[in-house]
Amino acid sequence: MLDRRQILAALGTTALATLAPTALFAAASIKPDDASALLVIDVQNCFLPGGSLAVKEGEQVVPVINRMAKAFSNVVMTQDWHTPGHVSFASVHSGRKPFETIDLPYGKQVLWPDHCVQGTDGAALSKDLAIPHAELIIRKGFHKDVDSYSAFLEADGKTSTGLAGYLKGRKIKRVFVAGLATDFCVAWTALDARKAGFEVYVVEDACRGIDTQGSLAKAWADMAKAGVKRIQSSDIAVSA
Ligand code: VGL
Ligand code: ZN
Repeated sequence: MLDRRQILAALGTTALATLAPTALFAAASIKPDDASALLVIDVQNCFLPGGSLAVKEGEQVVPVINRMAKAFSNVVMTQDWHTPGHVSFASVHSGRKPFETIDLPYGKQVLWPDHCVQGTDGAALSKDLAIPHAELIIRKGFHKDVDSYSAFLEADGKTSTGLAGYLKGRKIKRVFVAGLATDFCVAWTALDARKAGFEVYVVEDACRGIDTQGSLAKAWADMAKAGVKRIQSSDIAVSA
């Protein structure tokens, strides 16, 4: 007969042996399937070095995203796509400076340097993105008086971009979000994806943040609370 101590010891060994492959060597445990889509958010010149709203280390997401995209049969990219004189630009509010916050009819709005104006080189996707199989490019923020960080819903909280309908029409259940910037367009997209009923992963090393007024920590806290899963690109299996 085994005594209690021997049983516990045996259980301990079994538990460790069972856990080891996943917990200790967790590399590449997620395999995107046909119901998974990668959302590549705003990898545009304005958010890259030399751009008018450059995100620190923004260029570092590009090779990570290119590699990861190979694992996905469904890829959607987004472009921030503002009118000239867009309401989110500090330049149109007299006496205001970039990174200040103002009240607009739909709520609080951070003011930005002019960026991603429709048809300009700054609004173009990075030439270093190499995702020829991406199936949809969705533009957002094109209404002059409303911003849209989220790829799903404009900042009025009600005007849809149509992305949820597109993804549901394609039978997508899971979205993986990467790009720029973690604390604005990536986070708002991830939160709205949860609200639309998708399983949501944000790939941390495939994103970089702006981090103004505590925005990065707040974004991760809001995402955790909403059930967004925070993963690394190494968690995703990409066959060579
Ligand atoms: C973004 C600020 C203003 C973003 C877009 O892509 O995260 N941030 N517009
Ligand atoms: Zn913008």
